[in-house]
Amino acid sequence: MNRFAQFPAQTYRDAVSPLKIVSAKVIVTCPGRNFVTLKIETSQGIYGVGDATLNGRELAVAAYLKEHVLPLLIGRDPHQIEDIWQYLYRGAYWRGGPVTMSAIAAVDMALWDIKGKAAGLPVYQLLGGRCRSAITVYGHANGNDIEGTLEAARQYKDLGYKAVRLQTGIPGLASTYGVSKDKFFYEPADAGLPTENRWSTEAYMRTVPELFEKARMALGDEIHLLHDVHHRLTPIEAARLARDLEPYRLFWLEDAVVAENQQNFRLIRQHSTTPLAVGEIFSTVWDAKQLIEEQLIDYIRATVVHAGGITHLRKIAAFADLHNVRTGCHGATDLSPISMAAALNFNISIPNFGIQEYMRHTSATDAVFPHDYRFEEGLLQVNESPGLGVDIDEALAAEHPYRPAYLPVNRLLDGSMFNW
Ligand code: GCO
Ligand code: MG
Repeated sequence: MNRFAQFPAQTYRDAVSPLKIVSAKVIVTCPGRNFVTLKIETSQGIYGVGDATLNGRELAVAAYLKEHVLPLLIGRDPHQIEDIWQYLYRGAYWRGGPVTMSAIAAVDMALWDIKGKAAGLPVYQLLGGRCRSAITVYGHANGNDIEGTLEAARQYKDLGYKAVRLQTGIPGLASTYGVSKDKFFYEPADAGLPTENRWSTEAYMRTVPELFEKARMALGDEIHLLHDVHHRLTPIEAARLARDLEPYRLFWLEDAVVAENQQNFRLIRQHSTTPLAVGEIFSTVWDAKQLIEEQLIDYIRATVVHAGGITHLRKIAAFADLHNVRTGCHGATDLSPISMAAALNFNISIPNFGIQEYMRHTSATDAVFPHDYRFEEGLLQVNESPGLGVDIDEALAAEHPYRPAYLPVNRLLDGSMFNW
């Protein structure tokens, strides 16, 4: 007799775990900006939450989840995280992409949250436990001019930050990436239809080295300094900027070029020792395979919500670790506190953690998403509560209905469409 015959799949699952997914819902809320949240409920009253926010395309992920994913979850054992991940990834046939991977990520986060609550442990304990005492973060200092940026940076230093990203307004350009209206809460998705920025690479390239020269003089050598080019240079321009910035010892230069063509990074590497970071828009390990394998970057910025959840991000990190690449998860305010909680549980448990981006959420956002992580002296302390240590206040969320909001677009001075 076939000895497996006595274990038909369903019976086997029932024997191992009595826990079942009984319902799941998508919550869209806008406490100042839009967030998409998945909540999965189980037969034993335990529930889990996951972030599914994709800035400017929120409702596409919400519909993907509602129409195509939630019906597949009901009745499943929420403990089978890897199998459910594989089911959603392989089972769609159309693999990858930000909409699909954000939807899968939300399911994955919610399932890890459930597993942690069921075990009575914070998720990081299930991922192997602590590799460090807390998570070093970088904040965002920006100003309309260099002096304004340095003033903001001094404030971050006073708050205890050990690392700060510097972005400044560019003389001759009315607005640019990274410079906010409200200095503490940078929110680029600020209009019901995209606003238009103008861009001059020449003006930018003149300004940035001066910013960092003055920053080193004003802030000293101890603090880590970072900068985000936001995909705006060609490889040879990026190589020149990276070389010009070498004397100021950046922690990283981010998104110096577009990364669809991973070879772009070779040229920068050939000319400079400034460390390079990329990957906030990556959806899977395949987007970074060559970058990591050829050691063309130093930090991979893929994050929990846009790269398939904790389950896939761990694989990216493990692959990166083999090639001396460390992590630097995206952590802008368009990722909800659920993503931050998941990123912290991930960060604390991996050997090759580098740094975590931390843009503070507004108090309205924090009220909708109560959480147990906390900022102390430039570090984030991870939750000790079971699961991810984060929740959604559904009644409060309902008071903030969805509002269309888009990121700006960018044109060159002659009107040509460019990268934002
Ligand atoms: C960063 C990012 C963000 C993105 C934003 C897009 O480094 O934090 O570049 O500012 O532009 O997350 O939604
Ligand atoms: Mg960035």
